[in-house]
Amino acid sequence: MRTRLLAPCAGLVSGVFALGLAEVIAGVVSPASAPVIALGDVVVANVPPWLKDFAISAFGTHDKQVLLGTAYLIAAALSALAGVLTVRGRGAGIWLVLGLGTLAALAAATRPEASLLSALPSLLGAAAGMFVLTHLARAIREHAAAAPRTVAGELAGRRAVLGLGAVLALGVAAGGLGNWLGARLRGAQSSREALTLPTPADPAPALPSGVEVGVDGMEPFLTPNADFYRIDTALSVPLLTAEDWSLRIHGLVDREVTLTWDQLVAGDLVERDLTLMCVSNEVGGDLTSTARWIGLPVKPLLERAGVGADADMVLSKSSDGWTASTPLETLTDGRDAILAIGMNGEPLPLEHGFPVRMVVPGLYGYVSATKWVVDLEVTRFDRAQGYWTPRGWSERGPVKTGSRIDVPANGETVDGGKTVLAGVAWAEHRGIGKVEVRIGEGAWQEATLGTEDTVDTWRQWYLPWSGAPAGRHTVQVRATDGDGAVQTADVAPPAPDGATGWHTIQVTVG
Ligand SMILES: Nc1nc2c(c(=O)[nH]1)N[C@H]1C(S)=C(S)[C@@H](COP(=O)(O)O)O[C@H]1N2
Ligand SMILES: [Mo]
Repeated sequence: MRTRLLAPCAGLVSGVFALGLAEVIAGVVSPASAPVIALGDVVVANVPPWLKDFAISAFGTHDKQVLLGTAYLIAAALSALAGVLTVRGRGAGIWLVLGLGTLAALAAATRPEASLLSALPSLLGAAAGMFVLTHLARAIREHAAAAPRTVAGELAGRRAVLGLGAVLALGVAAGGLGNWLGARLRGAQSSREALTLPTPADPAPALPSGVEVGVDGMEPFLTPNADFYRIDTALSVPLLTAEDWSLRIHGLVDREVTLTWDQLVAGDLVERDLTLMCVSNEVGGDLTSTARWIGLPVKPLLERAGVGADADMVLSKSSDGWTASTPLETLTDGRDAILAIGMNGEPLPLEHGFPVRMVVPGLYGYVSATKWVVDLEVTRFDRAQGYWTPRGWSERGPVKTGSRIDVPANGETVDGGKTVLAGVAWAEHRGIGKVEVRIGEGAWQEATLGTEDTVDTWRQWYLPWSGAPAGRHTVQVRATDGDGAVQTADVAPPAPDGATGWHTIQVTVG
C-alpha cells in the first residue's frame, strides 16, 4: 500500500466519519443543521436568478439532488486534500477541517429556526474528523517509516487499511442512523399517518365527465401526489407535526389571531380543484400539476383579525423562513384562497407542505403557495418583500395564459394516415375559452376542448390531424383565456414574472 494513496483515503474516510457523526447529532437537534444541508442552504439563498433558472431548466425538479451531489463531491475533494496535508505533517490539513466545520456551524446557527444547538453537529463533526484524521495520519506515517517489505511494515500497512475500513463503515452507518433519527424523532411522518382528513363542509362536485380528452400519452387531469411537481428551497424537508402546528396572523390587524390544528379542522372546510404553476416553468415545461385540495378559506380568518385599511399584501412564511408576498385582494375577492391540509384525498405529503400550506388560484406558486406555513403578516408591498423578490423576481406574479402540446412529443415520428394532437392550456382564474393549433404556415385551427372543471384548473384539448404529407412539420399552439385575451407570441424567459411565447414542436410524418 502506497502512502501516496493512503493519505487522500485517510482524508476521505475522516470526512465520511465527521459528516456521519454530524448527521446523527443533526438527527437529534434538527435535520437542517447537518453541515452539508446548512451550507447548501446558504448557496440556495444566494443563487442569482439566472443560475436558479439554469438549474431548474437543466435539472428540473432534480436541482436539489444535483446541488447536494456537488456539495458532497466538493466535501470529498477537500477531505482528500486535508488527508494529504496531514499525512505530510502539515497543520494546514487540520485547520482546513476546523475551518469548514466552523463555516458550517455558522451557517446552521444563523438559519431562521436555529437554536444554539444548531452549531453542534458541525462543531462535533469537525472535532471528530480532526481526531480521526490525526490518528490515521500517524498510523500511515508509521507504516511508511517501517520498511515496507518487512513483516512489521506489512502488519502496519494492513492495520492502516483495516482502520480506514472500520472508520468508513462507522461513518456511513452513522449517516444513515442520523437521517432515520431525524425523521422519527420529529414525528412528522407518524403525525401524518395518524391523521384522518376531515370531511369538508363544502365538498367539490365529482369531476365532470370529459375533462380528460382520452388521448394516449396525456397526463391525468388530477395529478397523483407522487407525480405532482415539487419546487422549494428546502434541502431538508421541514418536519412539522399537526399537533404542534399553529398559525399566527398579525401585522396591520385589529387583533392578532392564532390558529391551532384543532381549530383549523373544526372550521368550515372547503374542497377545491386547483392547478398550481411555477413561475420558473419554461414554455412547454412540466412545472405545473393539478390537485383536489381540502382546506380552510383564508378570507374569514383575515376578517376575524380585522385587516387595516392601508394594508395591501399578506406575507406568508414557512417554518424554515421562506416567504411569499400575496396581494391582499387575491385573498379577499372571493376566489378560493385556502390553507390547504388535504391533497387528492390524503393529508399533504411532507414535501408538499405538511401539515398546512397556502394555495391561491391565479397566482404563481412563489407568491402564494407557501408550504409548511406558520405565519401570515398583514403588511404592504412598500414595507416587505417575499423571498424571491430581492433575488430578481417580480413582487407580483399572476399566472400568464399558456398552452402546451403533449402529444406527440417534440421530434416524434407519427403516422400520416391518422394521428391526433393534444395537450393542456391554462389561464388560472380566468379560464380557457379557446385553443388553436397551427401546422407550418397554415391557418390556425380550433382544437376541441375537454370539459371545463373550474376556471382555476387547466383544460385538456385535442385536434385530429390526418392526411398530412410526409416530412417534417412545425406545430404550434396558442390559447385564449375566458376573457377573450389571446396568449402572447412574445418570447420571454421565466424571470422576472413568467415565460411567454407559443409552444412549438417539430413532428415528422412517416
Ligand atoms: N416553504 C416554501 N414554500 C414554497 C416554496 C418554497 O421554496 N418554500 N416554493 C414555492 C414555489 S416557487 C412553488 S412553484 C410551489 C410549488 O409547490 P409544490 O412543490 O407543492 O408543487 O411552492 C411554493 N411554496
Ligand atoms: Mo415556483
